[in-house]
Order: sequence, then C-alpha cells, then structure tokens
Amino acid sequence: MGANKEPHGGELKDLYLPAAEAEAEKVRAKDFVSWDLTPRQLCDLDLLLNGAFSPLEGFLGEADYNAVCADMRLVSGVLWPMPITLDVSAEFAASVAVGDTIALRDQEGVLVATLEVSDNWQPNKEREAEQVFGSTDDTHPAVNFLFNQAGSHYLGGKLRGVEAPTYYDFKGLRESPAEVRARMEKLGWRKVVAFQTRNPLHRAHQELTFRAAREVEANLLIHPVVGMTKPGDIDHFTRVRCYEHVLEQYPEQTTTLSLLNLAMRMGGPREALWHALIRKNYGCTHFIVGRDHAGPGNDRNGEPFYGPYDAQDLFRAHEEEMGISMVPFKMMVYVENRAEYMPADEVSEDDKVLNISGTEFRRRLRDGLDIPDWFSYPKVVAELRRAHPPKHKQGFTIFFTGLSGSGKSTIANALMVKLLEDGRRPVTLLDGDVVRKNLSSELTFSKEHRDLNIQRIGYVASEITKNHGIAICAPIAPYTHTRRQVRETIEPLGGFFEVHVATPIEVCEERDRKGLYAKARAGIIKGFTGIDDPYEAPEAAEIVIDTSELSPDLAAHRILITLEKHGYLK
Ligand code: PPS
Repeated sequence: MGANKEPHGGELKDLYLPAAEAEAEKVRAKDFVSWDLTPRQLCDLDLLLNGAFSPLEGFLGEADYNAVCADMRLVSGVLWPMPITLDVSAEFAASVAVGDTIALRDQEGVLVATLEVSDNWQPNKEREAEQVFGSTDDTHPAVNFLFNQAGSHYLGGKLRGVEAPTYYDFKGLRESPAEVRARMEKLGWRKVVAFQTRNPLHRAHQELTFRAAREVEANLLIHPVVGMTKPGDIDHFTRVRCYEHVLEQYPEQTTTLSLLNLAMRMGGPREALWHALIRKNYGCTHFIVGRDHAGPGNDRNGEPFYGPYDAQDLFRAHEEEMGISMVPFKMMVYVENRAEYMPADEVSEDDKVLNISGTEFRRRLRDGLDIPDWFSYPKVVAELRRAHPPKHKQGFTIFFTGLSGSGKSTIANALMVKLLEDGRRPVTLLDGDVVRKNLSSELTFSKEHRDLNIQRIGYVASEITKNHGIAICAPIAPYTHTRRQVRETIEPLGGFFEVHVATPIEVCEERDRKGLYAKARAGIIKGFTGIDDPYEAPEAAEIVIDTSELSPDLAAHRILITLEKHGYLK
C-alpha cells in the first residue's frame, strides 16, 4: 500500500479500558501481585497503551520475542523490529504463574495497567544482543542495559490500561497518536514528514527539515524524544525549550512540535524502522532518516557499531510494506560566500564552507566562547549556555581519600574556609567523622557498609554539584571501585577532583591522634584501614598530597591552584 494513499496511518490500538471498567480493574488489582515499573518500562508501557506501538497489544510473549529478535517480525508475519519486553527479577518471575494477572505500577505506586501473563521465561540475552543490536559489546548502551541492568526473566501478555502515566512537564506538548492524528486531520494536513531527534536543533537542522518537507510537499512534525535517550545527552527540559525557539523559524502553518515519550535503544538500522513505524502510527506519511540514525557511537575497539547508511539501506529494503516513506537526510553545510545553507553535494569548489563539529560546539559552550549566528539561533544558544554554564559557574566536588590520620580533615577544613572567603558558591563539607555521626550513624566498617557510606556521600555531593555548589568530601574511601562509581556519578554534573592524601602509614600511625592505630594493633578494633583492612591507593588522582612534607595551608593552596588551572575558579 502506498504511504501517500493512506494519510494518518493504519489501525491504532488503544489499550485503555473505558472509564467504568478501569475503575473496576483498580478494585480487582488490589488482589494482584504488583510490579514497580522501571523508568524505561514506564516509557514502553505508555507507548504500548496509547497505540504508538500498534499493532502490539502488550509486552511480547516468547514466540513473538523469538520471531522479532530473529526476523524483525511478529509470529503473524507483521514487521516489528524491536523486542518490547517486560524484564523482571528471577525472584519476581518465580512468584508469577502463566494465567495470573499482575498490576503494573509507577514509582509512586499508581496503577497504570494490568498484564495478563501469557509467557514467563528466561531469555538468552547474548543471542538477543547479537540478533537485535548485532553485538555483545556492552559499550553499546542497549547491550549494557540488557546485560547489566535488565532483569533476568521476561513476562509477556496482553495489557489492560487503567490510567495513563502522569508527567508534569510540557503537558501540552505530550500527545498520543490519536491526538496528533486528530490535530493533523483538523489542520487538513494530508502529507506529513516526521523528524526524530534527541539533540538540540540548530540552523542546519531547520534547513534540512524544511527542505525535506518541501521536497515531498508535506507538512512537518518535529517529534523529539523526551523519554530516554543516549546517556550523556542534553536533558529534555533544556532541549524542549530550544525546540520551541526553533519552531518560530518555520513559516507559519507549516510545522508543528510534539513530544514522544520513547525509551530509545540506540539500535541503528532496526531502530530507524521502529521509529518510522511509530511515526506512521502518529499519522505521518514520511520519515527523515539521516546518516548513522540512532547510532550508539563506537564500540570497544573504536569502530562504529553500524555503517553510516545501514539504516537507510534497511529502510529502503522494507519501505514498501512499512506504509511510510523514507526521506533521506541531506547533509547541510553553511556556505559563507553565499551566506546560506546548502546541501553538501551541491557546493562548488570555489565555495567557502564553514563548519562547527558537535565536539567543537560543546567545547565552545563549556568554555563560554563565541558561537556564531550562522550556526545557531541566539535564543537556542542562550538556553544551552544557561544549562551548561562555563566552568567557573559550575559546581564541583573535591573528594579527599586517604588513611585515618593522613590529614584529610585538616586540609578539607582549610580548603573550605578559603572557598568561603572567595564566597562565590555555597560550600558543604562532608567529613568522614561528621558523616558517620549524621548520615551513616547505623553503619559499621564492614566492606558493604563502607561502600554504602561512600555511596551516600557521593549522592549528596552529586546533588550539590548539580546545583552549582561545592562539595568537599573527606572519608577514607578505601576501595577503588566505589570511588570510581562516585566519580562517574558526579563528572557529568560538574567538576570532580580526587585528592589522594598519601601520607605514609608510618606517619599516620606515629601521629595516632585518636589512639585508633594503637587499638587496632592491640586487636581491640578489628578491620582497621591500613592495619587489617586494605587501602587501595588511587592510581589517577588529580592531586596527590603528602602531609609529612606539606602543611595543610600549602596543601589547600595547591588545590585552589589546580581548580583555577581547570577553570573552576576565576
Ligand atoms: S570509610 O571506610 O570511608 O567508610 O571510613 P570513614 O567513614 O571515612 O571513617 C571515619 C572515621 O572512622 C574511624 N574509624 C575507622 N577507620 C577505619 N577503619 C576502622 N575500622 C575504623 N573504625 C573507626 C576513623 O577515625 C575514621 O576517621 P579519620 O578522620 O579518617 O581518621
């Protein structure tokens, strides 16, 4: 069937129960076992229930799952490239029998839907990763999710929708397929080209999307993903404010914006097909596919997971049966001498092409450098600058680690006072002893409890850093992997500086200010760091200080100089 002959897609599944039945289901569900949905499952469920994943009527059962993984088709033969499964723990799976109905609840415990369990099985995750994503390398975000986060068992079955998941942000822009179709119907839009994005839009995107729409004589739906995108992407709040600014740039009545609560998998070619089928459900007739569509970046060996045009090739091979047409994305470049954007393949040898790569753009943003008007819109740049202030306005964490008595607290205190004197950001000191009294009073010094203690400190420091403050942490933090976890949580939010207070144990023991080393030697305290519990010294701390050689004042001063050098103090 030609896409253009059938505007606004095919039959839409609406899995929500009528109001009275939904009320009855809520009462019935009180007796059901409940599963608390993860953020990704909530996104999937939202789009299953509202018909964005039509023709699916629930989470895939085992036979459909196998068929989708192997051949991109449901058992019925219908094209469906992405396995939409409900992953649960082995323990939960064991508590559910085929034929049971379970309650699916959001993180506040609100009942969203019930699932009549038709299948309960343990998938072969290696095979799934290989078949769906073409790799078992967990640098691929979806493979990482599958192997390291997803539950070990899957439950499949039909859904009965009770209440749409609640989102409080951008309510007016979050729309179901039926709502978008109705809007297009009302506007008289018969042909619509959809643009999928997880990034802020700049001038080149505006040019290419508008050209794509003009080429196929269609209207344009900017349809960004606000569910889950690639880790490290710009948050959707900032992006949506940017999209609203870019929308002003299109001629009136040509273009609209709607938000899609999709949890992306970054699955390249298969994902492109999936994206297009979703947009067909939203009533679109055309879909833009670019270079490296939904690409997950490079693998462990620095090689791309997919070829740059694999997605376009796979789409082309299935275009006829998809019922939505592909508009291949044209690379647009800015030609200075013509003062306009042009498709890269139409540029002549004499033309002077200007370019700012994604990496260069992020560098300029990070360092507060100029971003020219030809590249983006001033309002968009202002939004991005607000979300990504230059380093001297970002928060940071100074994470001291070292043996008891190494001098962490003394330097941390000196540093705190110097930063308070500077006065430009609020400062919080999370000293080992103080945290043990307040935040972690019930914890012991077992490995498990030490990890928990550091995770709590890391969590508080990450919140402070995110909100542009300074967190100074001074625990022993003896284990490498826990310190790494803290670093990984904080680095995306601001600065992270690990300070190894590497005072030799002999010096710490000689000082023995609290008399703890003597007690540890005498066996009165067990599991004391450096005596009968390990201290794993950091290998790549930003700063190493030995207080047997450096006074606390000079040590704090050295840290300040490092902060200045990295741009965090001005
Ligand atoms: S950890 O491992 O990071 O959770 O330790 P931390 O919370 O920083 O430890 C704080 C203080 O507890 C005292 N203390 C011990 N330290 C190490 N091992 C054992 N078994 C122990 N028992 C008590 C010690 O004085 C730590 O304070 P600092 O300021 O480091 O001397």
